[in-house]
Amino acid sequence: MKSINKLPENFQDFEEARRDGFLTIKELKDSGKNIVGTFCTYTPKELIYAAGAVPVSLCSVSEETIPTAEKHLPKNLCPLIKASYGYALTDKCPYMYFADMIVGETTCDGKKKMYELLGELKDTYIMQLPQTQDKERGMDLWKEEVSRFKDKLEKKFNVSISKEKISEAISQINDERKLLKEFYSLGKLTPPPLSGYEMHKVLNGVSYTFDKKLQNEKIREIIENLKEIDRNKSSKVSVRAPRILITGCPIGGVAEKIIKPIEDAGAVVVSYENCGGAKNLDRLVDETIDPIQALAEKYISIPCSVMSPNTDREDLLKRLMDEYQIDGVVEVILQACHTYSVETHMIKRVVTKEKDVPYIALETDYSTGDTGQIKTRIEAFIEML
Ligand code: BJ8
Repeated sequence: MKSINKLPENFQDFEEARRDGFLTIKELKDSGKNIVGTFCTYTPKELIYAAGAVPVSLCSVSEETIPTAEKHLPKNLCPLIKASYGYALTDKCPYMYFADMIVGETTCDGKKKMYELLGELKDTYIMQLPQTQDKERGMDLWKEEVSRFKDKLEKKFNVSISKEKISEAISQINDERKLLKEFYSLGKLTPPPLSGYEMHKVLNGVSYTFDKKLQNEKIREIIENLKEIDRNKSSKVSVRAPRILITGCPIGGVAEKIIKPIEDAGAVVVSYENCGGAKNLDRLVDETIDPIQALAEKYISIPCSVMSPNTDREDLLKRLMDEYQIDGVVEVILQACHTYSVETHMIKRVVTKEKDVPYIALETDYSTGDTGQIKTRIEAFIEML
């Protein structure tokens, strides 16, 4: 594959989107917009839009703030949690700085306990997320929580959120999801017209792109360009490149350490099952039913390892493996993430026994200390595919 370090021209808007968004968020704040910081895929961001506010993903992917966080938090905690809290302590995340409030959910133990400390620094609202997707046992609580979050936003921003406003936001975000799905589904092609590194940059960058109309236009343009590459058979990816699916924890903080060595070794990442990819975007919100019910159904169905059981993750994984003709699965575990770590046993069984596909689990953190070791393990894995 040609160098993945230089992105095609129309991808560059998304490459440094997090950094480029710093100025935009200040402008939005100065213009009177309310800002709501989010951490997790479970946040029903449609309600934030319906309140006339702007949702923004808070910084959590750098090791820079971890030493400060470790003054309050244990060292053997997930780097994503430590980095998030470290940003709040050091005031180094402009998104957090400008946020009027933060919303978190009771997902894993580390996150929900960190939110209690975060609440001492910022107005932090916690949604009580049930840990079961069982309709009878979890849905009533979650629907109530979605409704309570709406009430909180109304009170906080002194606005009224009508059903019509929620439906409008649902439709708008569904349109964005459909387009992003169309984009990442190009990974099904052989060879795919883009590298996994490029796909990641775009999927990651949209979290920090605030003009969604412009974002949709740019994604459409990228899709058309990629389709042309496919028609012209001019993809830089080799038709023989082993096709990799990445699953597990969010990879924003370790993308360079994982994706690059995979693609430098001659393989190509064609599918992301984790948050930022299919886990978040695969399912739309039902536009034909009551909007609160529809939001509750969509978000509780996210197959994260904090759910018990989490069999929907296995179903999604198997479907993606078929649709994207996967040759190898790479599971990424952030250090001290117990829920994903325990699930590796089930995931490995599904991948290797049920689907007869090679699998590797890589446990890592945000430091560069294990970069060489991860690279060596990835190279050995790709070599055997
Ligand atoms: S929906 S994956 S964004 S919880 S990696 S902090 S689980 S110890 S980030 Fe996540 Fe929402 Fe689930 Fe997605 Fe805890 Fe694990 Fe750390 Fe995690």
